[in-house]
Amino acid sequence: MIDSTPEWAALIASAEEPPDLRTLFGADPERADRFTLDVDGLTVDLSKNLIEKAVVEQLVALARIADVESRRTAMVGGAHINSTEDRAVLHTALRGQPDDGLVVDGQDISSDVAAVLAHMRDFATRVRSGDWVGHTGARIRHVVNIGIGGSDLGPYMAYRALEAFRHDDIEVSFVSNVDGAHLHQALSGATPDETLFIVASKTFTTLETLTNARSARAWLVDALGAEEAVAKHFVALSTNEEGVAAFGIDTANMFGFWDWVGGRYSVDSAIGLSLMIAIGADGFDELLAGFRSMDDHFVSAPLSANAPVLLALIGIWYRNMLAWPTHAVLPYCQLLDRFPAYLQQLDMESNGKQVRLDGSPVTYETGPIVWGEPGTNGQHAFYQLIHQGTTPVPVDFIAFAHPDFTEPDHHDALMANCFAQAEALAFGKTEGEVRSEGVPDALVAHKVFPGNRPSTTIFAERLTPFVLGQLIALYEHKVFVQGAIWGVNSFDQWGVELGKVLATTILAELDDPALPTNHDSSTTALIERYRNFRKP
Ligand code: G6Q
Repeated sequence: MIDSTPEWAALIASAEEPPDLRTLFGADPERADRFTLDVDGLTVDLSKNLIEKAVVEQLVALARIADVESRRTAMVGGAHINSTEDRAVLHTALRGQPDDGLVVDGQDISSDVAAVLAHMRDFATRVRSGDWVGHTGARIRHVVNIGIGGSDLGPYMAYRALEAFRHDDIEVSFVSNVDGAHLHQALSGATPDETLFIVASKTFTTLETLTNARSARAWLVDALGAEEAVAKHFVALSTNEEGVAAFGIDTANMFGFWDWVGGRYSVDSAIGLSLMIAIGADGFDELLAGFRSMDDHFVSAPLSANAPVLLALIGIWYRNMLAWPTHAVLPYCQLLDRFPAYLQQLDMESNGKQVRLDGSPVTYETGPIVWGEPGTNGQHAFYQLIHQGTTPVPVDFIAFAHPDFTEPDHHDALMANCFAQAEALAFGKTEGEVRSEGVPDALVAHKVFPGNRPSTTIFAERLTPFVLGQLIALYEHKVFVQGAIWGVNSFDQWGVELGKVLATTILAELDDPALPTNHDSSTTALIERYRNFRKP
């Protein structure tokens, strides 16, 4: 077990007196350079983390003893590292090259990936050019992606992030929630003969997605007055050909993927079709190239100079040795407003686990609570706690030098705030400094900033498809490394099952005239109250 190794113990001992940023920066004028990495133009400044050479060495030793490198080799080589589902984990193959010749379980998956990408490219190009028309001959101007979780969060986040690269005349909406308000919002004002629905569901059994898809189909058929209209207005992204056919979607218009693509790792698979329609096939290629750039770095850079590995190790240091439970992601970029939510799923669904691969309970903390909002908004809200709350919150700041939609003075203000926050967190304000400002005695304690609060700044010239691909892969691999060290399966999600099963039971009971007898008193009372409220 990782927590009974000498490497773990050494880190616990180091955490008794964590490094102090004021001292470290004071002692080493080269610190920023020493702890900044560049991956094909993506800068990762780790210098404001509570690390120094010895701690990094201890962390790298921990990664070695946890066998991170061989697990990484196993993942990219197609071993079934998702052991509870007996599956390979090959999102890296989605951005591989057609001539990689990766054969897994007897299947040439490099060719499979290339074939689906070619199908997507052809379809997306036809929709963008107006060559693909709807039932009445009208071109498509509105695309609605219906999916949830991994079949929604990635394309939705990326669609928002890449606003500057979108097609001018095609709008994409995303419907995920089974709350009818969501579909209503997407369809209000929509023109049926110009609307294309993409039903995105790996399993094609997800209650929310199928419920929304059925309502969308009814809306379309009702408006266009013909069942055949479905063929021109519905396509599917799925691994379940039978389910797609049963829904009434022509399987020629189904874009496939494979069981070795986890939902939360699927934005660069067929699940990205809505995004490809928005940013074009070439834009999507650039996104894939960005993923590949980070993949190449991840598999080839030494652990001590490997951006995802170091982010992961520093996260372990905070979570397990310093016992800090949360991690904030604060993009100074409005277009990344859904990036924290995307990372929440990526990280918390992957590493929110209580047992190891062999089923034995972990004896240490695993995945942190991930949260965040774009800056500067958060500064006027929750940053108070980050600066002066009782538990430090490690932060990732994400920023870009060139804005896409703003006047230069806006952007300078945005960036100044980003840099200032990282500086304030790191160095704080001492009692002496507060007093020297003439602050009255009664207020001094209130105005002290403890400092020594860690942050990483991830910085690039511009938020392009390439950079977005790099960013996503950076976090994918970070999560992988942490899962490898904790010895958990980062690729299953059994914790979401129980609620789904209970919901199916309760759904059937809501209409049953008899009151159910199989629940606790609270659940039964809620069901009864609901029925009473719903009585005509
Ligand atoms: C992701 C999860 C989950 C999944 C959704 C949608 O890793 O498995 O978020 O993506 O439940 O599932 P379907 O794509 O099968 O509808």
